[in-house]
Formats: sequence, C-alpha cells, structure tokens
Amino acid sequence: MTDQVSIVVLTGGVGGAKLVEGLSRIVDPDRICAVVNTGDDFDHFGLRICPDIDTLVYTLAGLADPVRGWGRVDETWNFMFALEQLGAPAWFSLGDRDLAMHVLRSQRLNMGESLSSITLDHSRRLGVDMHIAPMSDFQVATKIHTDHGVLDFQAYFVEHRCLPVIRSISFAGSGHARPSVAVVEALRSPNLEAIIIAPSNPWLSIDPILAVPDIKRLIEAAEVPVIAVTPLPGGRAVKGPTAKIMDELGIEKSAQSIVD
Ligand code: FO1
Repeated sequence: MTDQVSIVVLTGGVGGAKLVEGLSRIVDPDRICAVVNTGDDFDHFGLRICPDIDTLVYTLAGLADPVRGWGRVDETWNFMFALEQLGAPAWFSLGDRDLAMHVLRSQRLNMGESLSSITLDHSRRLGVDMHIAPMSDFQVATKIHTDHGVLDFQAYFVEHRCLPVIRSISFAGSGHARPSVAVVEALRSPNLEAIIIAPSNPWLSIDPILAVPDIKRLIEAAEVPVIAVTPLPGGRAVKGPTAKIMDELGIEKSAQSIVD
C-alpha cells in the first residue's frame, strides 16, 4: 500500500537506482516509493521493454550488472547470437535471463494487466520491498527532435549513441496520460515527508515524469520539501549525455539552470 509512503523519489535508471538503493539502507523500504520514468519504454521484436523499471528492479534485487549499467549480472547472449544468425537487427541487446522479464511482462500486458501490477508482482518475486511504480500505465514515448529528424528514444540513445544534435524533446501521449494509482496514493500519503528528484538526466528521465499533468499538480499540492539532487556535481555530468544535451539546447550547465 503506497498510502504508507513517507518518501517519493522521481527517477530514471542507473543514477536514480543508486540513490534509492542507498536510501533503502536508512529508511524502511516499505516507506519509499520510486516513481519511474517510462518514456524510454518501447516495443522490440514484439516485446515491451521498460529499461528504467528493470534497472530499478534488478538493482534493488541485487541482480543488476554493475559494469554495463543495464540488464542482469552473469548474463549470457545466446538469444542475440541466434537472432543475428537469422539476419535480425542487433543494435539493442537482450540478454537470455533479461528476456524472461520482457516475455512475461508482454504476455501479461497483452492479457490486459497493468504495467503497475506486473511491476509490483515481479519486484516482490525478486525480493524487492520498495514500491516501484511506473509513472503511468498509459504509454508515453520520449521523442528526440534532432538534426537527423525525429528519433524514438532508444534509436537516439542506443542505435545512434546520442550523437545527433538535439533541437528539442517531446513526450508523445503525455497530455492524456494519468499517473498510476500507486503514484497518486504515494503523493497523497498522509505520512509523506519529502519528494526527492534523483540525479537522473533532467531532460530524458525527469521531464517525462513531470510531463504527466497530474503528477506535477500532485507534487505542487503535497506541501512537503521537494529536494532535487544535481546530476551535475561541479558542473560536470557523472555519466551519460546530460552536459552534451544542455550545450545543444543552449542551457547553462549548472544546477540552478536545471531547477529553472
Ligand atoms: N543500452 C545500450 O546502450 N545498449 C543496449 O543494447 C541496451 C539494451 C537494453 C536492454 C534492456 C534494457 O532494460 C536496457 C537496455 N539498455 C541498453 C539500456 C537502455 O537503453 C538505456 O540505458 C535507458 O533507456 C536509459 O535510461
């Protein structure tokens, strides 16, 4: 039940997963709700892939690959080798163990279950006590408008390795998306003490969450401190394309300009 929650964390993948993992060592995990970006989610070979949710689940379950930053530790790649043999595009790698998550999630989504309910069940089965809540059960897709045209998020991020110059970013479907029930309960929890914005990429991971209209409204109505952890300590990004994107969008590389 997310109405017992005292801390809500808005998060993307790796950076946010590290923050919530640390937080869960000092706060009862049952009192934390991670509201996760789903703008990176996409369909690939008929499977629904939810990278940030899976990074959270695997990290908190102690199953994440610490070097690669995505997917499972001790992974094997037989599925990818077999796909390549059959001439399929191999720019997005699905590990054999990770594949189980995508197959089962896709089957359950196709049978009409919500992403929230599937995520809760999978995380509990892997021993995760924290609430991991997709920002929405509606599909929202991050679109990257570049000097090479409009790219889907994973095409920009993985296939084109963040190289195209970004002109703007949009979130298809966000206008009609509603927050998941768990997110609404957590942000209205009578025990809520703080909302933390993880040091995830502000434009690619946090903005999609804030683009769901009711989430922004609920945060403003919560009347608790909202604490944003900078992804640019000392003006430099720890990882990923945050600094490059700020340059391309003409935004000064400082914590204050992210807040603004
Ligand atoms: N990132 C890559 O750079 N290359 C991949 O082949 C890749 C596969 C992949 C499969 C499942 C998954 O959950 C994540 C995966 N990622 C991969 C990570 C993902 O593209 C991004 O790191 C996130 O979307 C950004 O948070």
